[in-house]
Amino acid sequence: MSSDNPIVYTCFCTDVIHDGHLNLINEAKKYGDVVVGVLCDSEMVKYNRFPLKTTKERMDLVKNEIPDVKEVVVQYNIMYDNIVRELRPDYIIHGDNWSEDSMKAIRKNIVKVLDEYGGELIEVPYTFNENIQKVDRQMREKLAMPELRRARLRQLLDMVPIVKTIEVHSGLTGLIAEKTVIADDEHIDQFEAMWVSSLCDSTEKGKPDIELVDMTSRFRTINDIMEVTTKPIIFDGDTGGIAEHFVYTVRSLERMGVSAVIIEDKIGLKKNSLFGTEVKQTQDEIEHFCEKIAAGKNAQLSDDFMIIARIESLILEQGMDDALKRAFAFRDAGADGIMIHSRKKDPDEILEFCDKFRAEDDRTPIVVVPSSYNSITENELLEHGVNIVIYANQLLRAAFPAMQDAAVSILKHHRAQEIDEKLLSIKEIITLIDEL
Ligand code: SPV
Ligand code: MG
Repeated sequence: MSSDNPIVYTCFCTDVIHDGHLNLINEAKKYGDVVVGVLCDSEMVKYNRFPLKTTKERMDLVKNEIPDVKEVVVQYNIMYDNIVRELRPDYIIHGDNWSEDSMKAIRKNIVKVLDEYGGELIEVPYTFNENIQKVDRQMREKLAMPELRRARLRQLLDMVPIVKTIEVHSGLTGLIAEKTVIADDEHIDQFEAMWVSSLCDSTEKGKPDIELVDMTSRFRTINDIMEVTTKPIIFDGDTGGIAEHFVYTVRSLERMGVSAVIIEDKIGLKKNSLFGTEVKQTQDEIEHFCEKIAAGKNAQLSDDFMIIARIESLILEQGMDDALKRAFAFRDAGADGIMIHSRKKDPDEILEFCDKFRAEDDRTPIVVVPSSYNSITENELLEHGVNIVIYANQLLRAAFPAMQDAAVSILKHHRAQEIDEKLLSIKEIITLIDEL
């Protein structure tokens, strides 16, 4: 920038410009030339919510709808260090709404980086009026609507290095997936997607994971989750049933706004994969499973929905070559992604599969479920070409012992006092759910 005026920097993480932003800019102008940073998509997802407009569209929005902005730049990290060291603004201006933990972490980071060279933080009262409330409601509506949320998994695959997916089996666990954010001095992060596990959906109902819980019931679980969340859903479709039924499942899931279904190449009485060869399980013929994938792809109406083929060769000890052969065949039959599963404690066979698959295919998304080989990190998986990591059962496994402990403690002490300190307070539980 050529002028000698002081620089006032602010970062926007919004898809809509409202009075609050205009007020902030009007205040900023009083101090010098205003530079607006637009937070890039991948950081929006970590910090706040899924962007409804691209980074470029959001930059144009600022340029076109806010007069007197000197320059619009991209802010590539939610923490301000890099952009501030580059621009060295005299001031950073921000609303005084620092209530959430993530906002507090950001404020701390801003103050630290400004202190390095004597820059100043200006905090203006956060504007919240009826109009802003209305805009906020419209945004939330867009985030929740099936048409838009269905496409969100495909969009995420282009947006973030690896899609972190957590198991959900109810409205409440959906809220945990939706709202859990961690924030410290360097990072802010959250899950990007949700997995509706057959294991957890069945266990939650006290039933075995053998395709006994029917689709109508599974769809009700999805509906409960969808009502209170906006993140994309990956549905565990078990074997998909017979192709003549699977096509209807695809249509229903698609209409509901689910982003993807994963079906596994087993046939007959399906048992949970983590039993491996301890129980009788039969793998489907390649050709037969390919027909099911193709039928599903043919049935779907939108381009957004994904059918992901899950390969059970390593679970059923059929070897790496069989797993790879199936992966390429399923991809060629139209699968939009491949899930490879293993029940080994170490990740070697999964990584070998990923490397060999990636040597021939650098595009088709790879999905993994590190339940057994749980020492592996997301970065290591990323290095081997994994695109989606699913934490498939941890919320249910966390809840069960906690509930059992409470039951045992009450029985043992003939009163509830001893367990109370481990429980959510009554006040917390009644304010846990947002009211409309
Ligand atoms: C599920 O979560 O239901 C799965 C993954 O299918 S696994 O239990 O590991 O088979
Ligand atoms: Mg399952």
